[in-house]
Amino acid sequence: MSDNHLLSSKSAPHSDVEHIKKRSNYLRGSLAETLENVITGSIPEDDNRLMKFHGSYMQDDRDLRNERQKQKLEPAYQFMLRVRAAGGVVTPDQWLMMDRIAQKYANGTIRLTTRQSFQLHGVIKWNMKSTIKEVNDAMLSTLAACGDVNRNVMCNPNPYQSDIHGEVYAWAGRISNHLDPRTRAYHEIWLDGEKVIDSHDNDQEQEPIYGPVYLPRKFKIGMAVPPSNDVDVFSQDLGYIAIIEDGRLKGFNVTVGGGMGMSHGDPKTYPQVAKVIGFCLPEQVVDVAEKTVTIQRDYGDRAVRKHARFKYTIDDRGIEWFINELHDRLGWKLEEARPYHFDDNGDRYGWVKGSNGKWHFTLFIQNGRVKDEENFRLMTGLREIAKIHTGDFRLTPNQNLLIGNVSSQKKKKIEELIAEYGLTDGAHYSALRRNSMACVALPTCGLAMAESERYLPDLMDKIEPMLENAGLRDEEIVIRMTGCPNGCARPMLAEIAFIGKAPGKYNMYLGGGFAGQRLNKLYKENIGEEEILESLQPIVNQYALERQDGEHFGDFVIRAGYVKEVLSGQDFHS
Ligand code: SRM
Ligand code: SF4
Repeated sequence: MSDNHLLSSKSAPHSDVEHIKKRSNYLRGSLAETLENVITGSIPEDDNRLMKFHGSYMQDDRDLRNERQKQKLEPAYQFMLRVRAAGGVVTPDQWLMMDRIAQKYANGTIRLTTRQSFQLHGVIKWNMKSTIKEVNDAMLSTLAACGDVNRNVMCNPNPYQSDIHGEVYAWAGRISNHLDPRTRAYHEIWLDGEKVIDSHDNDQEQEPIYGPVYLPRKFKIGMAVPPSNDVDVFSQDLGYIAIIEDGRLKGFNVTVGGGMGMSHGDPKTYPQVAKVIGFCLPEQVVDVAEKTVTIQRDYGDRAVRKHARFKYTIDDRGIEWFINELHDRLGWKLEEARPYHFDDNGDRYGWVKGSNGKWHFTLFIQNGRVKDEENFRLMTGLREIAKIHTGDFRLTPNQNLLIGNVSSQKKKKIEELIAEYGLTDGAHYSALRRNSMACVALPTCGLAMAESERYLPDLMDKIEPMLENAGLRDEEIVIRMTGCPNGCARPMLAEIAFIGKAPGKYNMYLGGGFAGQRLNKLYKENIGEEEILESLQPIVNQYALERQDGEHFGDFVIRAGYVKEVLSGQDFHS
């Protein structure tokens, strides 16, 4: 490991989390004992911090919080479990397993996330071990789904769309495997693996890339295949843009320093779009990822967690500094970045025939929630499809689901099931809804300031007639909502965004780029539904009348003077 390790933070005392990680003996802490404690359904804060690396967060049902407090009961503690699959790919058997454990151990729903993972909510402490074991028995994992490590590597969900998609997907898998934590703690705690008594003996062997204190903060990687920017490559700490010339994958442009999270009223925190720094060959992507991660490991801020993301390391030290450091560690230089073009950052719905002759159907799943409702049995429908499907399922970066690799023989039967259960490609919705995302927020997210997933569909019901009247029903506009400024649905890149401020109140942002290339800007602060609709109405009408040929909503609001164009995250608040 480099002598520079933890160099950045020598001057300031490290945050509590750094000490917890250091003491944890490679993420063990006292988790094994804590899980055995039958007195409480909760776990101590130190173990909760470590639990994240194992793919889980302790939460409590916020809908029940006040009532339980009145009854002098401890909060209704429960756990969220995130299940990782690089590029979001699972087999029908794995889908059926997720369905089964959602019913058996969680709240009977599955959540498809904005990073192509699964989430289960409502697992109680006593069931955590069985749940994680069953996930692993099905060859999926929760390790490193959360925590200060590299997270799920995102990639276009359809490797069969073309040979190039397949190649890029394979590289995403290699990067993901290379950056997986190596600690045996996960196996010991959850899978009854053999115990390693003192792992401090050999740091290199334990965690050759991360070392004993892992990264200063979470780290995210995404790979885009133009013209689709579905992975929102500019929101990633490290991104790769496939460069296709003469129908072949030549390599990747490398992007660094994107990120969404910020805090309301704290200009030292801001969302940032990544910068394109050069080009590398396909076989160099793993090396670039490893060296970039080690630079963040050595220079990221370990004192102030709010300032610990890679985007701040780069903005504080300068992009030239980073490029030099990267070249030094690589021992070779990136080439000059090559031209590329993105059309959009949405999903492509409906049937597509792939290069392998098989069929792929992308379903619209509103805000990624898979559940059964009285008149819409989505979860049952998908279960029935999984029972006969011989291809795979693929989670998309926009919280949707692709039924992949359907043979011509099976297509008819799957179409019948899609029709029988009313599953949809979203064609009967407005293009705005088809381009919408909302984060989980209430009742499970402990950081939510306002509703998101449970509210956006209602708000959409009210915005859609406005669009219909203006003749904009089929106009593709990207809208996103989150319950707080952490940015889990990447709202700062949307053309219209609502970010929770307080119950029923949102900050409204306008002017993101349609292809996810530009941040938006605050338009109205702390407004409720009435004011949201009143604010949108004149803009929508003016857009309908005055937009230029092919002009996207986000570009129009800037040209019409509603908001200023944001060129860098450092200007986001100004
Ligand atoms: Fe996120 C924290 C949900 C994608 C930025 N995120 C959380 C937690 C775990 C809340 C907490 O810390 O207690 C949320 C759990 C809610 C719940 O009840 O399930 C949560 N994040 C999600 C998911 C499930 C949202 C969704 O609706 O799909 C996404 C899971 C992704 C995955 O499968 O790995 C999710 N989170 C994101 C993204 C989007 C992305 O990665 O493409 C971002 C913005 C990009 C970025 O990281 O810059 C994001 N989440 C955050 C942050 C702010 C980080 C920061 O830089 O400040 C937090 C809070 C934190 O880390 O302290 C956070
Ligand atoms: Fe929770 Fe905020 Fe993320 Fe929404 S954006 S899931 S409210 S942390």
